[in-house]
Formats: sequence, structure tokens, C-alpha cells
Amino acid sequence: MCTGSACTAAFPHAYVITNISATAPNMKPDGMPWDTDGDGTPDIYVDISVGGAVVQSTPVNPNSFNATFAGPFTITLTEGTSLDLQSSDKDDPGSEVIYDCPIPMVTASLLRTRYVLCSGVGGVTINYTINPAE
Ligand SMILES: [Ca+2]
Ligand SMILES: [Ca+2]
Repeated sequence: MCTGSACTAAFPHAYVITNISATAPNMKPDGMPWDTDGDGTPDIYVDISVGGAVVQSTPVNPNSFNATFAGPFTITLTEGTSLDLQSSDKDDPGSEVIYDCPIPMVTASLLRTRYVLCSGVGGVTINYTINPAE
């Protein structure tokens, strides 16, 4: 990639994930509310995994079907590795997976889009931006 007149290899390189947006469906896949307290809303957080291991986690956004996390969350990517963002409802104890947005193989062309959008059944989404670190 090139910044001004300077060009560097896309991999391995530090990348910054920002503006993570996660939404949850109104109910769990089994038709039950996410939580039995209050209005049944989940407490959303997002795990960022590289190569199958969690490297960053967002804070927990309590009691809402929608969560945004500005970041920045800095990660290091090498070509061909996997990048995965997974949203969960934080419970005490444990947690329940809401949605998974996997990229099985990171490529330079994918990173050039700078924006990842995943959506699934019931209006569940995970969106985020990803840019090379300065
Ligand atoms: Ca729960
Ligand atoms: Ca919960």
C-alpha cells in the first residue's frame, strides 16, 4: 500500500479497527429473551480474534440491542490469517454468543475496502472500519 510517496508491504502490519457497530435480534435463536431481567435486552460486547485467538475485546454495552464501540482497537495481521469479530451477551457468569463475522483469510484487496459489513437472520449485524495504523 502507498501513503503519499511511500509504499510498504501490506503484511505483516498493524491495523486499527474503529467504529464497531453491533446489533442483536430481539430474541435468542430459541425464541427466549437474551436476559430474564428488565426488558430482555442483551449486554453486548465484541471479541476480536486473529488466527483463532482473541486479541482484543470491547467494553460491555449494557441493556441494549445496539452497541457502538469507537475504539481504536489495534491488531497485527499477516497475509492469509483469519480475522473474526464475534458479538456476545455478557452474563454473570458466562456469556451467550449473538453473532459471528468471520473473515477466514485476510487479503490485501479486502483490506483496501476499509469497511466490513456482516448481517444475518433477524437483522443481526456487525460492521466496522479497518485501516492501516499510522
Ligand atoms: Ca443472557
Ligand atoms: Ca446479559
